[in-house]
Amino acid sequence: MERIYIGMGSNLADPAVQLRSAVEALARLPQTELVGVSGFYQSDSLLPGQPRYTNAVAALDSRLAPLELLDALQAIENGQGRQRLERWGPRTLDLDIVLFGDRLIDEPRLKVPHYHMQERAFVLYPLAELAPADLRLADGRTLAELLAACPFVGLERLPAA
Ligand code: A4P
Ligand code: MG
Repeated sequence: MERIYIGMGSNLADPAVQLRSAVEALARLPQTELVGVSGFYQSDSLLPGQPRYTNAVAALDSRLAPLELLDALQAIENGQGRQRLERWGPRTLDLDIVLFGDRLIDEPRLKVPHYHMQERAFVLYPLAELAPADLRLADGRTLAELLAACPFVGLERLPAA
């Protein structure tokens, strides 16, 4: 079993509903246990001209191999109507593997830790609700250090539904 953190994002078709369906789908994954879900956070899109995003992080314990998990996540995205019309386009659901145990993965289809997670408040603050502050990335930095370098700016934590 490895502890895995999944970043979830949506900016189309009622994002909070999309994230709640995604959580239900994660809980049904084989060889996997859903350990926790952060609160939901809203923020502006990194790209101008797109609707605001709702983001959250889920923690899983799983025996799936990394690429098996990626396939399963993409099936969930597709099942929720994800259309890949343009890279970085608006989406009903984006599921990213943020961390997979303490693994460093560098394969064509999968880079872990997820690139740019270090600078993204909408990843780090929900992650911090689930992961210990002394969680260490492969590059040696702790989650606490990443948070200290990434101000809580432009994020709005939504009240629990
Ligand atoms: N891939 C590589 N590594 C991973 C990983 N760790 N987890 C590959 C998941 N997938 C990974 O992803 C493209 C390919 O990345 C996949 O086929 C997989 O093999 P995608 O989800 O199809 O495309 P994308 O979402 O357009 O690209 P990407 O890189 O996931 O986009 P980002 O960086 O997630 O940016 N603003 C706010 N506020 N909140 C957001 O969530 N998200 C984006 C999208 C822009 N602005 C945002 C947000
Ligand atoms: Mg993605």
